[in-house]
Amino acid sequence: MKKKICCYVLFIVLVILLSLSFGCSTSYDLTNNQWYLRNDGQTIEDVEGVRGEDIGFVETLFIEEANSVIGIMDEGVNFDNQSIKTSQYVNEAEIPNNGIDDDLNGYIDDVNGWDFYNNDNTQFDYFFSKDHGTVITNILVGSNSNGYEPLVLGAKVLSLKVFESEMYNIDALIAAINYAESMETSVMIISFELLSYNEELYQVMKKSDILFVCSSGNNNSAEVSYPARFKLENLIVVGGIANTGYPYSKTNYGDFVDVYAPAKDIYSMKANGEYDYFSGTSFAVPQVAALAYYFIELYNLDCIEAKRKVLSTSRTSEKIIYTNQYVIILDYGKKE
Ligand SMILES: [Ca+2]
Ligand SMILES: [Ca+2]
Repeated sequence: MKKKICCYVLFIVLVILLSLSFGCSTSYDLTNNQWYLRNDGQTIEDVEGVRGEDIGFVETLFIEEANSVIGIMDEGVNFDNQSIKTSQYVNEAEIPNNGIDDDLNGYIDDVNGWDFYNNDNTQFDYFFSKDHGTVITNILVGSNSNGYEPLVLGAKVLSLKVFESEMYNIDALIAAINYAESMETSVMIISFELLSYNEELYQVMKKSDILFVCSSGNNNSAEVSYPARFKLENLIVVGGIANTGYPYSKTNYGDFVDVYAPAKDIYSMKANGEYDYFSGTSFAVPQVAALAYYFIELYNLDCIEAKRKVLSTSRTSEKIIYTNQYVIILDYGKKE
């Protein structure tokens, strides 16, 4: 489902790239539910899969000692959940809850990220935050005793809350990017869609050393919004496929999409700890972000080199053609 809110003076329309499909949350074979990792042709939400239409996942990427951080600009992440807790970024230079800005960065008690929307250190708020950020983070780093497999372990995830109830302001987005840079962020997850161009945001992203990984959007359209439409060397735009290898029915498509990854019925955890299937190009983004982060950590690549490596190790689809070209699908199988 797509949500839009009308403009006010400071607040601009935001579309959260989230579509929920309820039901089937009682299955316990979690690995089998994670078709995006390994598609053996299993049926997911009444759709029979096609073997091999996945990301070629072999095993969880492991980073022994992370030098950089994955940022997630979203509506907050519930790190109280044990399955993702150990991946939460900790700002060691800040003493918690003493009311003092110990590291003199302008943010008081910013131990675990920041809420740039409300300008406080509560990056997840049970009342205002929804599932979106937690679902994405769990796909990235979540694991549990039932066999749920994370994409990457050893990553540090920094939550940057930039919107609430589908409202945002540009100043918060820009402050979050600047903050993320100061915290050694190498990869940024952007799973939202802004409906208007903003020059200042464009310039801040262009000057950044961060690799931004952004969802293409869920309008089944070649008309896209921002930041996906920004033409930037340090931006990867991600479209979506289903477990058949054909496009996810709502994915935006076209020349601006760099790579496709599974986006339909992605199994993950909500903020309250329950599991379900989620659809939307939002959920393809962490799959690309994890591999890019791994390359950066392993080979000490910069953002442009990492983008090039993600794209060069992807596979060509024989099922999807846009503008007379086969698209490419994310592939972990060629990561070495
Ligand atoms: Ca501080
Ligand atoms: Ca403090």
